[in-house]
Amino acid sequence: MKRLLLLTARPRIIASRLSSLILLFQRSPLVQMLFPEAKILSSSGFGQITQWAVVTVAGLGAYDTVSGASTVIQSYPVANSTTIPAASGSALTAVAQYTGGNTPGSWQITGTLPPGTTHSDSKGSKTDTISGTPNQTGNYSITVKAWQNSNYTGSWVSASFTINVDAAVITTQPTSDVIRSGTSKTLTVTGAQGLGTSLSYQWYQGESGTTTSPISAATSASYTTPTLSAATSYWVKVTRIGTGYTIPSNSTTATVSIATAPAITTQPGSISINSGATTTLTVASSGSPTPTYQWYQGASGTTTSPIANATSASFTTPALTTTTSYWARATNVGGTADSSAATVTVTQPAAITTSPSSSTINSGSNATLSVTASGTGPLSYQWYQGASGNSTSSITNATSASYTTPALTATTSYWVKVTNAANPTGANSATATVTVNDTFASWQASKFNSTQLANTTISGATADPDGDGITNEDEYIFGTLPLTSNTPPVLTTSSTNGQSIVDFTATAASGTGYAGKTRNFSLQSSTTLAAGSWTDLTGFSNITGSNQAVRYTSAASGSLKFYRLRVWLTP
Ligand SMILES: [Ca+2]
Repeated sequence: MKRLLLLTARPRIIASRLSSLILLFQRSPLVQMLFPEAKILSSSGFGQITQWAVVTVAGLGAYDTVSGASTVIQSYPVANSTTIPAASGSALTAVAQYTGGNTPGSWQITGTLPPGTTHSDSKGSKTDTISGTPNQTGNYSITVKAWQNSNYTGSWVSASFTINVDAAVITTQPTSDVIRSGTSKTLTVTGAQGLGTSLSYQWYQGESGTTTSPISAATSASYTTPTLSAATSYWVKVTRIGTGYTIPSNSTTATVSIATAPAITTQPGSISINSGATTTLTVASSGSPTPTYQWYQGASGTTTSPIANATSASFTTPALTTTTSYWARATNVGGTADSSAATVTVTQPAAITTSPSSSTINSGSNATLSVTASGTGPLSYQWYQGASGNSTSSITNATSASYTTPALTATTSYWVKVTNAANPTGANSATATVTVNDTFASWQASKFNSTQLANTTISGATADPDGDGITNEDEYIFGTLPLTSNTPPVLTTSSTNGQSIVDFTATAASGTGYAGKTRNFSLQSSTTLAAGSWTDLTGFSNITGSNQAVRYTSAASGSLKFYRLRVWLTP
């Protein structure tokens, strides 16, 4: 309940308005009075003030008690409202106004201002301004207090407001883009309308905030440019329209640029690789925006064989076994450019197809060895004596696929290495062994000196220099000495219990002249000695000589029987 108390004490005469205020401020703030100021200030000399009143309202505060309406109000953006509309991201200017007759010395705000805003703390001003760009939505309750003095002392008057920071006016900015010259671009902005408000749009050419080039009739959320041949910037002002106020928001600048078509600056290079290997091809191009790439297999411009996921400036081929060509297409919104085709030539490394075969020859003969090899030509060959891989004995001028040995008198091994550009290390053949078998000549050379050898009556096959009735050739077959009279392998015969026993030693073919040779024996019998009557005894045919003793025991029989031993060398 308000209490009215009439001042009964007559105020002393005051000579100025200021002194009258001082007088009035001495009253208790609990005293609420309203009466014509003229009654007490009729002699004050401020005759022009006719509507002064003394207003002291508890809880509100007052110092300009001679004003008819001493309070703080919102004068902008919504006059006389306790709610201050704002939007996150839009500049806010709110003006609190002191409406009394005097001028406040200072302003103070209690409560929390929206982040991003400050107040001007005006000194000696009838208004105080809250400004800035709030960046956080919410309702912010504040009290604005106007003080009499500049240091927040004296009497005061205040009012409370709620700053309602709503969602941003623009939720999606128009975006820059690059287009092909002679085409247009549709720019779009998205605004947040909010409850109880509407949105309006105005598009401009130029940088954001520059309003010198508004675009006629471009007043909706989307705007389609005319066809452009040069980069042009646009922006849009979106305005949220509420009751009694508006909140404008400037979009960012959206620049529509004109693309530069691609041009190939570095062509992918042709290359040779080994079969089964990969290689990386690289292309480079100019153009704006930066071109993207697609690689193709085949001839340049033939797009029937695009390569999946080959969309970078570099492309690594799969493992190739056949020669293949590739090319790349560079693309941006301005156009395309095709690279030349790069040919990846696949070379086959040298490899052995068939190694040279081992063979057996007679001493003094030569052997011809051959290798077959695969690989991209030219192929190079080098023959070596020894075991495969041992290259210490390369053979001079033995550099073709075939090699004929010199006349050999001893078993010798050979191998060959085949190389080409794709296999510089080379492929080694298996070892081919030329086995040298001795001959009668080998035996002759070991049994006779050079003079004897030159005289066939001594060293010839049919000669019998030791006069033992055995020709040199037979001495060789029997394994006996040609210059020393001796007996050939003898058959020893005996009998027991009416049975004939035949013994002999099946000597092995060994020593010089017998390399590769086998001595063979067959024991034969005849009852007549007639030619063609000799037959091998069962179980005594083709006996391989290994120095073993052989005994034949005949069945008991009274008939006459002859035995002989057949000896021969193989091969
Ligand atoms: Ca003889």
